[in-house]
Amino acid sequence: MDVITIGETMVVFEASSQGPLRYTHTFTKRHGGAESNVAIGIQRLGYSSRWMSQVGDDELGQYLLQAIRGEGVDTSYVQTTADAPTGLFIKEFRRPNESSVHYYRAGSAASLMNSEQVEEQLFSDAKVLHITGITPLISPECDDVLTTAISYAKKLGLYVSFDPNLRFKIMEQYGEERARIRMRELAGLSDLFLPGADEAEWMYGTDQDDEIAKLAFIDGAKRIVIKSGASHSYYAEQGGSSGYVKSHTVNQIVDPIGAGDGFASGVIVGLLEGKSLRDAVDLGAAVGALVVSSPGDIEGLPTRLEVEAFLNNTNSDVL
Ligand code: KDG
Repeated sequence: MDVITIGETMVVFEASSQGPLRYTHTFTKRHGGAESNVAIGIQRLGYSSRWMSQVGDDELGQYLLQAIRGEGVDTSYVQTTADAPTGLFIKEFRRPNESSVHYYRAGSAASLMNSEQVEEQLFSDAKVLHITGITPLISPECDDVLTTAISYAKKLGLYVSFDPNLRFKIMEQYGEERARIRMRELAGLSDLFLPGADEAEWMYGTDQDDEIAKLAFIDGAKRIVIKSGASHSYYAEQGGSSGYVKSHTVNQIVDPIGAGDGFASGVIVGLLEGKSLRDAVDLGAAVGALVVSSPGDIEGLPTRLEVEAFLNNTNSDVL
């Protein structure tokens, strides 16, 4: 097993037309969850992945399991509970290609996960643990799930990758200041820290990439990649190289959600292949660019051949 991810995945009902939801009559059913998106991205690129979570004992839970298992991801550790329903969210398009999400996830099946469900066995055959900052905000029990997962990962020598994926809509109960401290703590425990530029600024109070890297390294992070969307990414490793990688351009941005997850899968695969951080970031940037060209979080995730073809035809360069 190459990569294990843990976190909530929800069913997504995506509006089929533009405008306020009250005037929307048809929806496309998809699924979305940062961690399962990464697991699928890894799988598409030719590596193995396992996703751990909890779904409700309901049709939507069965749909998630079927769909994610159908992508080749190992779902054998996903639990099912009759105590709460599978979470969902609705994607609304007020303007073309600009979506907003409405969550129906409070008290969801995944929010009831607890650390006792996180067994050592889950990690014993894996190389990388990928987590996000969404999980601690879901419930105190989910926050503990991350703590347990990280301690097994450290004990068993897994490489820990962390994307803060800040979700302000579910941060209220946790509290902003406490969330900032927790995100920095998780970044400090990671071997690979993948914040967006806005997230990094929120966490460290500066927009200077090298300052952010310095602070993250003091906290304990080993490598950092700061993503500036369609423009570029900054990368740095503790005591090693740093620099900028240009983003790849695509003709049409259809749906930007999920690009960060694609980016993470590309970087992780690059590192699994022994690429330099710079080259792994370039692979991640290509995967992220391909994701935004399709609707949905996972539909545009490329196979290895597709990403190679894209890289051979596109501008890949250092700034
Ligand atoms: O990265 C995309 C995901 O974040 C989204 O599909 C759903 O995991 C999700 C969330 O919590 O918003």
